[in-house]
Amino acid sequence: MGTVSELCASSFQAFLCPTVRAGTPAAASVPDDLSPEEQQELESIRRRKKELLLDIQKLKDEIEEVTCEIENLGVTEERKSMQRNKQMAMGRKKFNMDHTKGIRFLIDSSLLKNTSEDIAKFLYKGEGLNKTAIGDYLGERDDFNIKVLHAFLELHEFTDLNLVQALRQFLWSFRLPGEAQKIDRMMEAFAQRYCHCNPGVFQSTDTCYVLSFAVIMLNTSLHNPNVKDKPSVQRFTAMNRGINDGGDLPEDLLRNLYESIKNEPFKIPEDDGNDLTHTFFNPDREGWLLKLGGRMKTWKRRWFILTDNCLYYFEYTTDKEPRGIIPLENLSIREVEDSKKPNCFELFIPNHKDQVIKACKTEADGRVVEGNHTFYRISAPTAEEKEEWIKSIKAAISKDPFYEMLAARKKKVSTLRGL
Ligand code: 4IP
Repeated sequence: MGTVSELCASSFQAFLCPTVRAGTPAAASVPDDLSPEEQQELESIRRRKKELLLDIQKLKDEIEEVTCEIENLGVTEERKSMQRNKQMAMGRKKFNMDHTKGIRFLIDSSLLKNTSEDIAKFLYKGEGLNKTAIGDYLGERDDFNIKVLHAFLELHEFTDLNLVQALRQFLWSFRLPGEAQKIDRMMEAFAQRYCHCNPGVFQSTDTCYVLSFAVIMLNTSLHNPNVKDKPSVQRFTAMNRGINDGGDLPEDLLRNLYESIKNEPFKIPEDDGNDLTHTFFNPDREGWLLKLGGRMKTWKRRWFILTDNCLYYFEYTTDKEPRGIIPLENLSIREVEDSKKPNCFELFIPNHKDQVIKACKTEADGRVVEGNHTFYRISAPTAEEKEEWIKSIKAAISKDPFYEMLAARKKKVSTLRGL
């Protein structure tokens, strides 16, 4: 028989290595040759061993339980996150098809908070979102959408950017909708944010608003291949005289904006061809045309400019003052045959054959008088040019409230000084 420590060692071995146990002597037997003290010590060691075994078993059970919990936890989190991603993708799809339904779905699925800030962040990030849908949502008239629009603009940092740089950033983050009122709200919010980030650059947000459109239109004129006559920097600065609450903007500022647009056109998100270039900024047109007189039916070669929903005509391209101005409001256009001139078209008032068209002209003595035309007959040099003029004039006279809004603001920022 071994010593107490040898016996203990064999007991532990049996615990640690159960396969050995079968070959070991029965644990409960007490050797006869031990003194009573040794037997007592052995008993105590056995009790302690039992207790330890129990503790170890408990620990093992606990470890197993926790491991199991951890494993389950991983699986549930993974599943939850997969579910979340799936719902997010579904929400984005819904948003692209119907923005309001998409936002509602994301809020109901607890993927978005119902706050203007949270929704603005989601739109600003724009991951997987259609830029037309973002533009439509931001342009809505609803008070909440307007709040989101302002929160969206607060995410744009325009400090120390010139107007063109800021517009580049803004116009890239969504696609401007085709509705005049929506564009108006969005550009108004843009102007407010720009002026807030750059105090002192403009006298008012209206000035910023009007100049923003001048810059967008300049972009069209300079980069649209339909516009043959590209405006010079002098013309651009001249066109923007007096828009700073009646005063002029620094020439350097206008020159910089011009150069920036000339060197790099605006990048506008492509979606469905319904962009602002097509919808709003019908290319202005200029060129030589023949015009028939009102009372005296003589043909005169005049330099015509189509802009701001008006047709201007000049004797020479370099003339500062037009010889005549024909506002296109309420007019229609049609092709006509003329026995003397080819490629003719006419401007007329529909259903009012004999009514004189509202227009003005400068007499030889310099007096500005009302025109006398019941129709304006015009002859283009080629059939192709006739088609192009008809197309451009048609686009200009299709009633567009946007022009009215812009004209009203232009009037406001140009006359403030006089008030
Ligand atoms: C004139 O004929 C010119 O054709 C004018 O054109 C025209 O005015 C006059 O129309 C017409 O009488 P004469 O030069 O032979 O006199 P423009 O002004 O381009 O020179 P419009 O109104 O077409 O400008 P009436 O309506 O003013 O007679």
